[in-house]
Amino acid sequence: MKRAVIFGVTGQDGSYLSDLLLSQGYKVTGVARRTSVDNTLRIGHLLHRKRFNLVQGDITDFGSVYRILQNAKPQEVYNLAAQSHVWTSFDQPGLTWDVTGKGCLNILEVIRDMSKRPKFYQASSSEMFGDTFDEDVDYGQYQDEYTVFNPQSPYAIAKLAAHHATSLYRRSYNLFTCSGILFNHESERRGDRFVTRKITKYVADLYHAEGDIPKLRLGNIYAERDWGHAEDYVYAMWLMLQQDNPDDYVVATGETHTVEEFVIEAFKCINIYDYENYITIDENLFRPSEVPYLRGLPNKAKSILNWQPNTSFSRLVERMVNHDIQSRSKSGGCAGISQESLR
Ligand code: NDP
Ligand code: GDR
Repeated sequence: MKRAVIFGVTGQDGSYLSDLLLSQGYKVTGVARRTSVDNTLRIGHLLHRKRFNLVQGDITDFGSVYRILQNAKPQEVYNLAAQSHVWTSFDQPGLTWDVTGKGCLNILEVIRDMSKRPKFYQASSSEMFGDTFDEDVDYGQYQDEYTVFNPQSPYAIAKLAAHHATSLYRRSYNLFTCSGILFNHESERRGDRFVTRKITKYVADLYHAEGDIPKLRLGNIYAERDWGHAEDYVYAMWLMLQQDNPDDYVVATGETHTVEEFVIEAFKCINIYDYENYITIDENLFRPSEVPYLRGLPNKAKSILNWQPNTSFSRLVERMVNHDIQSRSKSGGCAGISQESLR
């Protein structure tokens, strides 16, 4: 039986990747941090599974990473753990560096010394591209494996360090290490503070509201992102580790949309077309430095991994809105209007 270790198992991608690996017959060791309240919301459905083992650990703690990997003896290791919120990385750059950058190095160092070295997947990000193009001249272009990186946040810098460490360990020590340069991917399990989920939860609140509710506060609605569904993207991670040779791949849909277009599509799901009356722009939500335009070209992943995205932009939005409307119904209506005090 194949064995895998997933760091960041309690996150959006960790939960979908666990579903996938268990369905493929793997024994999965998921690593979760110790938290004061339960952080297993997304993996509750897996906790009783025989081939799923949840262990406590933190990627900033070398000793815990060492013991987890030595005990589990996996053939595959997926590092999905990160402080993954871009605004938070401006407020907490040191923590972001330790977790998102150094954490990856800790795992690589342990693998380097293992007698049977597992294959390694690193969750790299399109944020590493940052501000790539000249706004007036280059719109319509895309980022791929050859695009120069120009990171615009402490998060992106930490991810870029981890990305380079992953390829350096491949070249220097002959490890099987891959980085997936994944563009934004969302889902019904997306964290509440990312813009897509903030919007779909608000739309669900609005759908169930009996009177007026406060407006949805948003920052830069003209930023453009290449949005896919997380279920499709974890499949690409797995495919990378099934190849004969390790490599880095861009994973994206090839389409880009503004945040405003996401808003329009989400409000359309509940037949509201005058969305302007429900949102307000809050300067506090603008980032000190922004990534204006992301559009990935996944040709390499398509041709070598035989991967393709299966969820269209409109279907993604619809799935998220429908899910949030239904879960609001189950929890008895609009109990918690989206958290307005957090960035
Ligand atoms: P999430 O924020 O949902 O999940 C992050 C995971 O990392 C959580 O399980 C979190 O635990 C865990 N974690 C945080 N700090 C530590 C730590 N010190 N030690 C161990 N675990 C820790 O992210 P996603 O699932 O969306 O993304 C997965 C990975 O892919 C991340 O590395 C992210 O940066 C990267 N990425 C994501 C993209 C996206 O669009 N979703 C695109 C490109 C890259 P807890 O639940 O306790 O907070
Ligand atoms: P991003 O995702 O920064 O691309 O990082 P996020 O959803 O946070 O922002 C996307 C764009 O929306 C704009 N925006 C807002 N963002 C948030 N969070 N809240 C708002 O109210 C808001 N209003 C406008 C942002 O300025 C930005 O332009 C995600 C994360 O999952 C990273 O971990 C991952 O690496 C990248 O995607 C690829």
